[in-house]
Parts: sequence; structure tokens; C-alpha cells
Amino acid sequence: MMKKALALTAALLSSSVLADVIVEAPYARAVPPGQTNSAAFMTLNNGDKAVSLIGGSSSAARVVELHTHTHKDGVMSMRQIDKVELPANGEVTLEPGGLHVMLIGLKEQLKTDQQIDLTLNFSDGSRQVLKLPVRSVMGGMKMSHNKGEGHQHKHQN
Ligand SMILES: [Cu+2]
Repeated sequence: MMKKALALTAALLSSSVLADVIVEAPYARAVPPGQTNSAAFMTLNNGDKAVSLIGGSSSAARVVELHTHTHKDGVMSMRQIDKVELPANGEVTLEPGGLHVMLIGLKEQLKTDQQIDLTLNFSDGSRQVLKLPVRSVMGGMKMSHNKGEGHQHKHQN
């Protein structure tokens, strides 16, 4: 267990690892100006004790919620969930169109190549503080990306 924790030290700002959860490839979705919500995605690799992800916080957003997507009558919608259960030795992936960490009330626009912090809270009382790169994610939002538009100087807020 210590070995895993030490291997991740470089990727974490700080951690007090009770749950033996390895967070792989976390990232947040870049958003266009004016968009107030975003989402974070990652793969959670659990150790030999079942635990749940029960929430989180970030200095980049007012509220952090756990969400999933549901299909109902051909309509895809998001809804909040209490927790993401991580079975012992299980792997759960949070990805676009599925489970995600919702970042609500962004304090500033999330731009590609920026980094944000995200603290994950687990059911055993442990936390992990992550630093997430912001990436553009296709789907759900504007798909067009016109290189011909040139560089315009816009207000950031
Ligand atoms: Cu959501």
C-alpha cells in the first residue's frame, strides 16, 4: 500500500491515504467563455477495501457534485448521485457521457493547459487532493473549432 501511495506522490499535492485508491489520468473539461459548469473525469483504481467516493471540492468551482448520465426515452440527462461505489480491487471510470465529477459555478473560465485542484472525499474519511489538467473534450458542447478565426483578445470574465 505504501508503495502505491509513494508512487503517486508526485501527482498529488497532498494526501492522507486511508483508502487505497489510485486516481489515474484525471482531467477537467475546458469550457467556452460564459459557461458556468464543467466536469472532471478520471479512472479510480481501488485497493482491497471497498470504499465509495462521496463528494469533493475545488477552488475552481462553488459546488462539486457527483453525477451520472441516464438515458430515458431517448433523452440523455444528468442527475446527481450520493456516491460512486468502488468495489474492492475494482476499477471505475468517470468519463464523458457517464459518471463524472460536476463542477458547478466556475469561478473562472477553464482553459486548455490550465490546472485546477480537486479534492476527492471518500467514505472512510480519507481525501485526495489532485491537480487536474484542463483539456478540451469533444462532444456535448460546441464541436466546431475554427482555426481560421485567428487570435482575438477577449475579456476573460
Ligand atoms: Cu453533471
